[in-house]
Amino acid sequence: MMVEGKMNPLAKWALVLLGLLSLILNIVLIGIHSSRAPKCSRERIHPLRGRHDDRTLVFADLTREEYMKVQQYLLKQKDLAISTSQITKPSENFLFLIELSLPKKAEVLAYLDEKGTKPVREATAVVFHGAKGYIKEYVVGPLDNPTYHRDVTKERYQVDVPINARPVTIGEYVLVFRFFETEIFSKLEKLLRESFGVDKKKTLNAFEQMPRGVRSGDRKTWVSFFRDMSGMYIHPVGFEILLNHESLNMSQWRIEKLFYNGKYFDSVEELQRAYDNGSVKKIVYKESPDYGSLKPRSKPLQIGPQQFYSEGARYSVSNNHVLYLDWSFAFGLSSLTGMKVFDVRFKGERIAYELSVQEAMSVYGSVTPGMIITKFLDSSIGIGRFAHELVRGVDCPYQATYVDTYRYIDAPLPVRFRNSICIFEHNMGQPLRRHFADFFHNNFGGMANSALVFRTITAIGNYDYMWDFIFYQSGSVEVKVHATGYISSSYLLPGSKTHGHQVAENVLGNIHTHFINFKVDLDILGE
Ligand SMILES: *[C@@H]1O[C@H](CO)[C@@H](O)[C@H](O)[C@H]1NC(C)=O
Ligand SMILES: *[C@@H]1O[C@H](CO)[C@@H](O)[C@H](O)[C@H]1NC(C)=O
Ligand SMILES: [Cu+2]
Repeated sequence: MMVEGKMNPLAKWALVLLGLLSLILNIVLIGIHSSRAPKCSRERIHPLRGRHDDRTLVFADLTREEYMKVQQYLLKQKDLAISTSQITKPSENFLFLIELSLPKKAEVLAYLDEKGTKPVREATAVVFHGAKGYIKEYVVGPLDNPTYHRDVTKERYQVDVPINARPVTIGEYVLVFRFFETEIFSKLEKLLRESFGVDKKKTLNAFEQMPRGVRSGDRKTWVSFFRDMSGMYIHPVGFEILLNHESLNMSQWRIEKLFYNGKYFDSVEELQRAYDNGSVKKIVYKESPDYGSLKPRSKPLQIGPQQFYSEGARYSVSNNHVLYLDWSFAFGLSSLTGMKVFDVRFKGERIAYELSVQEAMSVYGSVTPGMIITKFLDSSIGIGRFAHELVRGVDCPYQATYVDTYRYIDAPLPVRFRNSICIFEHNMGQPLRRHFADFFHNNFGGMANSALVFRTITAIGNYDYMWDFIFYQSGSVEVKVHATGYISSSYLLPGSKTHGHQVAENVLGNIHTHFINFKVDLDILGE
């Protein structure tokens, strides 16, 4: 105040002008700067470190056209007398599976390392020769125009494979359900209505157990029945049957055992008599709450956190080849064994020839007959076969890259599975390394940990396995499986709590163990 009083008008104006100038300069500088600030962009700002390599197409699964060529070629072989109809009977010849037949590693390495020619592209075709009583595996090639097929069954398995070793096809399931309708549902109407509320509108769902017997050649399946509700796997009703479907002739199938409310019966008629004369304790139907529903139990508060590639993705996918920072690899998806990657390189150096899912086994314990011996070997049903669509924003981040796959298994034509593989880079939520030096030096060093995730799911029966191969900037690879979906359960009976825990009224979540097998073929400093 005192200074102002003494200031001359010229100095005052100069000060105001200076203030104005500084304001303008600030606005201009902020303007220039903010236009340079990163914006979310799908475009990549910095070039990738590596290059895509078409040679990795040797690992690629068959295209739709290639599946069709193999199918058409096999149909032309009149001596094989193959059917491709989905409802082919067990007694007929059915083209069950077509898959890539991988060339030998030595040939592939020679080709990749520019010392050899391109290996011939071939497929494996599996035919269930119901009319002849055996299963055959053929190699068919070359894929651009098939001209030969070769029986490789003996070479690959050392034995002849009998027809009863085949998995149940959709064609056989159609017959199984028809058999249940005539042999169980229409004969036990009263029991099923009074015990389980079965009527014209309401039915029971079947869930089968494995293995189908204990000796080679057996084909006897325990089938447990569940309420027809969302999450049926946790709505068991206490009714199970043993179906003998060894014969290729459905007229010779039979129900060998029935299990109702903890008691065994040798025939439908015996159960019916026991039910009517009161010698078996009846299960009395009552509605059960919809606890297995997939609907959210509450409204989300607001949208959750999201991640964005603010300077574009640091990875690239071209055909079946992925580049990511110092990494590169090729990928595929087997209908039987699941996802696989090949020629995994870090800084240009191959560190693994193959990394793949091989098997998912679950072994159960129970006092109920179905689950007493249950041991699921999922590759026998198909792990990659059930790699269904990944849901954007739920199964993988919104901005992930989604890849379609084509498969030919138990179907009349190749089938496209939209968005069944996803690839994304993600912050892993913890630094890869960090240190704060407290003693002697005061400094900090840390590295943000984002990694590339290669993912598929297997929604097989009650379970959903989420498979991840994760590529870290440190040069390490992680394989990871996350199990979700529903547990398997059985009807709660006296004594059954030694084999699990009660999870709902009359429902036991059964004790079990998961075993997961991966294959890794490391090539460190050479083969
Ligand atoms: C199937 O089995 C039934 C009953 O044993 C028999 O009558 C019928 O001839 C069989 N059919 C064939 C095709 O073998
Ligand atoms: C009821 O039926 C079962 C099955 O046929 C039989 O074993 C049992 O002896 C019968 N009991 C009575 C009390 O009739
Ligand atoms: Cu489990």
